[in-house]
Parts: sequence; C-alpha cells; structure tokens
Amino acid sequence: MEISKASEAVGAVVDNVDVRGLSDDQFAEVRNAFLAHGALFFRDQNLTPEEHIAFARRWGAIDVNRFFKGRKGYPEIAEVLKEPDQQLNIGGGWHTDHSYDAAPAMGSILYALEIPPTGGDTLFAGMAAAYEALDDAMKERIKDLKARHGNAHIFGEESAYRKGFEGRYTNPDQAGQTAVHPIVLTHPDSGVKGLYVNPGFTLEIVDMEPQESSALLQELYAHITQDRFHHRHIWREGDLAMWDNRATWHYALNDYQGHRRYLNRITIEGVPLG
Ligand SMILES: O=C(O)CCC(=O)C(=O)O
Ligand SMILES: [Fe+2]
Repeated sequence: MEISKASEAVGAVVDNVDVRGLSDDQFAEVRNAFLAHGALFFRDQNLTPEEHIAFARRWGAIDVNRFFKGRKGYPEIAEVLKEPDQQLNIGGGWHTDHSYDAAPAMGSILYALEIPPTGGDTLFAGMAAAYEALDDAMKERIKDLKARHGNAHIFGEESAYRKGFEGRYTNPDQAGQTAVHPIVLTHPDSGVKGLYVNPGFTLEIVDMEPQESSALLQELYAHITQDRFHHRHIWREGDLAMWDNRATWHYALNDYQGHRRYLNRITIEGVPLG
C-alpha cells in the first residue's frame, strides 16, 4: 500500500490496496492519512454492496441519509445517479454533506459504478489549508462566530431545486431542521482548525445583521474557491473516494449531458461540533 498527496491542500491517493482486505495496521495508517489529508482516493476496487457496507462500518455507524433515494434492498446506500435524459446532478455546487444536522455525518464513502466517457469530475477543497491562509485580521474577526445551517431550500417540500430532480430526492416532509456550528471548527479528531461554512447549506451567521452576514460569508467563499485549495478527482469505474465532511467541501461537475453517471454513497455518523 502506498499513500501519496493528491494536491497541496487536500486529498491523498492510496495505491495498491484492496479495501476489503485491510489489516488493522493498514486501517490505522489509512485513518491517519484520512485525518491528515481530508479525502482519500482508492483506485480499482471491486465491491459488492455488502462489501461497501462492511468497509463503511469499520469507520463507524452508518448515517442513513433521509433525502437520497436508497439503493434497492440496501437502505444504507444512497444512490448518486444521473440518467442521460436528466439535467440536474446531485451535489452540483460547493457544499459539505449534512452540515444541517446537529451531529453532521463524519464522512462520506462514494463508490463509482458508471462514469461518463468524459467529464463528471468532482472537485474537493481543503478547509484547514483555507483557514490557515486567512490573514490574522480575518482569523480574529471570525474566531468566535457561529453559523446556522439548514436544508429546506434544497430538500424541502417547496424547494424548486428538489422538484427539478424528478424523484431522486425523497422525504421532503423531513426537511426544515437547522443547526448552529462554529465557523472555525477545531476538528473533533485531529484538533486542526478549519473553516466550517459552505454555500450549499449555510444560511446565516448567528447574531449578525443579514447584510453583514451575507457579505462575510461571500468573502469566505471567495477565499475558499481559489484553485490553490482544490483537488480535482477524475473518476474511473471502481474508484472509491471518501472525504471528511468536517475538513472539506466538494462539488460534482455537471458537464456530461446525455450520459449516465451512477455512484453509491454511504455516510458515516459524526458527533456534535463545537
Ligand atoms: O457525484 C459526486 O461526485 C458527489 C455527489 C455528492 O455531492 C455526494 O455524493 O455527496
Ligand atoms: Fe455531497
């Protein structure tokens, strides 16, 4: 097994390993790399749904996402699917999964079953590197701030966005909850500081005038969307990617109209952040 950096700011590639057969020592090494790099990419895996679930369980309990359609017979597995005739893709904007929950999912483990001939890459951004690169005045300004996150605008009954998905999202009646988290998160496992706001689910900064809140969020987003904090994963069938939702953003590019793209995702439970 070899682990090498995927980019300066985020991600590592794990080569020459079959995740089904990781020894406890190898698993510990993989876990350290996950904490250090925020995302891991394993090539050439060959997983049944049962094996995907078994690998996920080594990381923790499975957090069944209530808004994604489950794979038939496997409610633990969320389908990330776009058919050739569909327009919108799941995750087609910068976000981090589950930040609207009080205890957001620790990580997501995505397995590629069908990848279009070109396109359909996923971008990742490293939140520790982005935080580190802020100037001292900004670090001081945001150090004690908190933000509210929510999901009704994405998954709720009234969401025009959800309606565009033609049944690929479920349970709109279960949307609407919000959660408050620190903007500068001390990572619960690594202790490293990173930014924890995202354009997908962050609604507002708590106890701040709406205009100031949205201007500050836009400033942070403009900072994080600089290329220097990103890695672009070009998928091959059989790739298994996993990312730490407390340390990264991701963005699935929608540049493969007319082709099918199908992946399976399992999310792992996290802890309350604060
Ligand atoms: O399709 C992808 O590459 C990622 C989609 C996404 O946002 C997710 O699975 O959480
Ligand atoms: Fe996502």
